[in-house]
Amino acid sequence: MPSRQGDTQEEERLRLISLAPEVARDDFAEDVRRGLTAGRKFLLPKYFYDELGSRLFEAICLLPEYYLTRAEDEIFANHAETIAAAASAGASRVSLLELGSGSATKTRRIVEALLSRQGELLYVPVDISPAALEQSARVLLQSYPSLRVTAYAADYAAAIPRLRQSLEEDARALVLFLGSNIGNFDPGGARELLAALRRALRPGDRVLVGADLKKERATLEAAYDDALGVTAAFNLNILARINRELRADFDPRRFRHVARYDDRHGRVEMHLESTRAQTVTLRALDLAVNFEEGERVHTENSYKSDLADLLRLAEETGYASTNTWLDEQERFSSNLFVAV
Ligand code: AVJ
Repeated sequence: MPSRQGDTQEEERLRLISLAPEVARDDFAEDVRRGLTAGRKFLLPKYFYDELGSRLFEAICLLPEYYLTRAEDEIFANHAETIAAAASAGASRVSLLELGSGSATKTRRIVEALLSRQGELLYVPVDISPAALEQSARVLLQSYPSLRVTAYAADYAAAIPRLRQSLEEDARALVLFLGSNIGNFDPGGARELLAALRRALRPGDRVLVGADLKKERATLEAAYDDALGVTAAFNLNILARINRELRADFDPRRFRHVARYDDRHGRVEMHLESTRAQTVTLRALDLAVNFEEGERVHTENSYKSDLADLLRLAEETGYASTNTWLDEQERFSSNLFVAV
């Protein structure tokens, strides 16, 4: 088979590192118990990304209302070479890391810009979804024969302290944190995350932070409540995951998707609202949960920034913000932070 040789070479350029699946399973069970027994019920957004959830998110990125992905891709289409040059300035070589890589579609533009500068590249993606991670790693290895990949299937908190061991002595690190993934963290959480990342990095290493910008309510709410109901399905899918993994009996038809912009906190909130009084049983947790009619389960915050917030965030966590790029319509920002 002519492709055999190529397959072997791709295998040799790939390392997959998984957090122990048992630990991940226990965390999910405990986080769901904590969220559904709280006074104001909640579920954590990192649990959206099972296999179907990751694919629904991919579909969201294609929706006309969800401008974030296209705006960031436009920035990279126009500025990837400049970004790669700013990231590389003063270093002989760069390795590329990414938090929440998903399908890594936008990443390709940065990979190509770096490869054309230095000929070979180490890419270290971190993603909560092992399926999305492995799939995207294999696609990249097939496209780029001089790429090596060390992939971590883990959440950020587990992966960041281990990133140090994947940094190469003689290469600067450029960490991608794209797509407004940082928006899932409240301001304190975002500071902690960037500070933890800073501790894993060395002076001169860089972080490229993609952040969605504050704008008109109608635009923001449409992005999280699209006409086709794809975001509703993405939100409701977390109930199907709980049914499957924790032997529960949620009827997703008895919940409705709600997305609202809270301009006081500068965030879009997503909720699942119970359309009637009901009791749900989670057999794996030996737990019964009552819902009132109209009661909401909070599932996600997506914080929106302005450029002053981002400058402050960099300064408070051990970086200098050296460059910002915007899309033509100024909806989205890419911010280069340099570790001081
Ligand atoms: C992947 C966290 C950036 O908040 O915009 C998309 C997830 N939620 N539609 C976002 C999401 C609903 C997305 N992030």
